[in-house]
Amino acid sequence: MLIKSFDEYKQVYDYSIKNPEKFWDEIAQNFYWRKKWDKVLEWNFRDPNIKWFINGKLNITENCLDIPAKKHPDKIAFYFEPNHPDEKSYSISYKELLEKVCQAANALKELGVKKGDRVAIYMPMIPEATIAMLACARIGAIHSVVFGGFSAQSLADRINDAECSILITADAGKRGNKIVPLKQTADEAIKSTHSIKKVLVLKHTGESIAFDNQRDVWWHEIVPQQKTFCEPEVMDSEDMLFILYTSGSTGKPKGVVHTTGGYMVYTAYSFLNVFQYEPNDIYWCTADVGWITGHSYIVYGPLLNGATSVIFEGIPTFPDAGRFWQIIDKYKVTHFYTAPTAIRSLEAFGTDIIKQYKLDSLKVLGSVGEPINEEAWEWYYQNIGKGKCPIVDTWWQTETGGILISPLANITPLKPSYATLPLPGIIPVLVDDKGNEIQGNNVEGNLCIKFPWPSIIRTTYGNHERCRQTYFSTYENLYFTGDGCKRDQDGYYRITGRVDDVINVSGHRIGTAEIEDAINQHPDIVESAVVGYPHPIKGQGIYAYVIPTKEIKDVKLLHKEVNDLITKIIGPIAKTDVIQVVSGLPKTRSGKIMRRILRKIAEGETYNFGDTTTLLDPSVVDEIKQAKLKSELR
Ligand code: 7RM
Repeated sequence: MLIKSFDEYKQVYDYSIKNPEKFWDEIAQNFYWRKKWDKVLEWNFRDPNIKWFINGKLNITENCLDIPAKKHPDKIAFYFEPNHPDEKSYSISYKELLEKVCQAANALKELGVKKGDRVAIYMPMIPEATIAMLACARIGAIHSVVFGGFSAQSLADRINDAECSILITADAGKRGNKIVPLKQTADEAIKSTHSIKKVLVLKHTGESIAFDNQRDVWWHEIVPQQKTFCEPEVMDSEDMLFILYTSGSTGKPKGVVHTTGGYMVYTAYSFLNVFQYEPNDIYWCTADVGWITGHSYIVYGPLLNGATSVIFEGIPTFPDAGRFWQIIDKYKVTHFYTAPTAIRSLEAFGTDIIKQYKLDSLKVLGSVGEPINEEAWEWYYQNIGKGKCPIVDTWWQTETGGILISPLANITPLKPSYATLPLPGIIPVLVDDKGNEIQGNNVEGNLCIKFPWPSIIRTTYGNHERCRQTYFSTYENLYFTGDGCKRDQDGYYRITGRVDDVINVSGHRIGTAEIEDAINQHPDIVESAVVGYPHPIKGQGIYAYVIPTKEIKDVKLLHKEVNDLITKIIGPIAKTDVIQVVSGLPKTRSGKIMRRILRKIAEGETYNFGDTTTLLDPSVVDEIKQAKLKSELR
């Protein structure tokens, strides 16, 4: 499976494109299947209908746990590093992890969970979050992890959409000097749901919480006494493994569905090759399991390779901005995978703090979640990697399940801010707005993928048409990513950012429509329009234009109220950075807001707004611009 040189990459890539089925057939042979597949692939992007490893039977947790536990029972699967360095850290071996997952799986069975049931997981970044996910997979239940920073309403929406019968949560989580009241938020959420029968609660911080004896069950009262083995449920390759909600341009977040066989093969293969992971390496991905990066490259990808990983509950700046570097030294981390926003925020603390640490265990650095600007790339390369660790700038999405465009560490020649080249089996194409493929190099367009890969999205939960519409209808016979992209003279890819109404704030995807819906619930606001603008640390900041019902005397107060409302409805990650009160929005005659213009104003453009002839009332543009300039002069 492991590619060892750039020449080999080119050969393998070529082979994978010419014989995709043969290529993936050979890769899939490296795993343990209860029954091999009859056929590698059936697909069309029209419906869409995509099936990999047809009629293959397996349980992904046997590959993640039983196989490595047999090969090296005492090898560490996870090092847990708590929020504060003075709290207790510990490690879990593969044998222990298998046993813990089996106990949790048996507990879920006791609570009535069956194959195909949906289980919501709302947990801090602690090993039990991973154990809960794997316990679901063990018994064929479908996990739906909801990021612990989301609000009660966001949690309720996700529980309702998938009709989850069980919620797994903790009393609370810790993030820096903040306590995240997970159980309290969960209780609030459950009030507006109907499907939850039981809530499994882990005691983590010891916070006092409300407890419903009929509905709530303590983890420590049901899990540890279970048998340490649980017979894995035999799943079909195309049985659902998990649902993960993600934001798009319109409506509520969609439940992206990934299935078992293809997801396993692709996450394992991409992890091994991108990171060039070797058996004694220590890998650390700083993401949260609430995002796809956590699913694919904290849980499944590393475990499928028998890797040793660090799980960290805290934040980069607590108790001080040296926390990441201290953890790297403590565990002798060889592979460090984080987001550009974290890099930029730590850069702001200067290099003196870094000099207190050795960082000499590092071999490979990774970046994910948003475009990494050249300046941040150089800073990361020089100050963290000391000029000797390659940076793998990994481009991918919740919908792709795994990394599609990225350098292979120490193999692909790097170029700052370029995700470089596609992984084997991936055929990226750039298309113009009419859907014509743009050939050749030194070009720019909308990024699409031409051929399926094993971990491609299968459907959006409960609404297949929405999946077709969103990803497969913009351009015929292509998967549309929503990203803009350049291909340079060497055929290298550079992602330029979203071309749709999705904002990427600190690597988190948020739909402008979701934020507008929340803002519009404010009693003094009639209408709003939200756009992203360049932000030095977050990548993009959130700029909201609002039309009030009455004269606003205190804009600062309104801003605070709007952000409190957004926090309540979505979560703090969607708070606006700037709010501007306006009397009208630039709309076309058909009533569509011209966000392009609002984006330009938010960016500080004062002159060139492009074609404004289709606007119903072009004077609003000048008014908004003048008001912005005036407020900046104040
Ligand atoms: C993994 C993840 C997906 C969106 C995607 C892009 C952006 C992610 C990169 C990137 C430039 C990268 N999944 N994105 N990685 N842009 N370079 N290396 O983030 O579903 O949450 O977001 O993130 O816009 O479409 S996600």
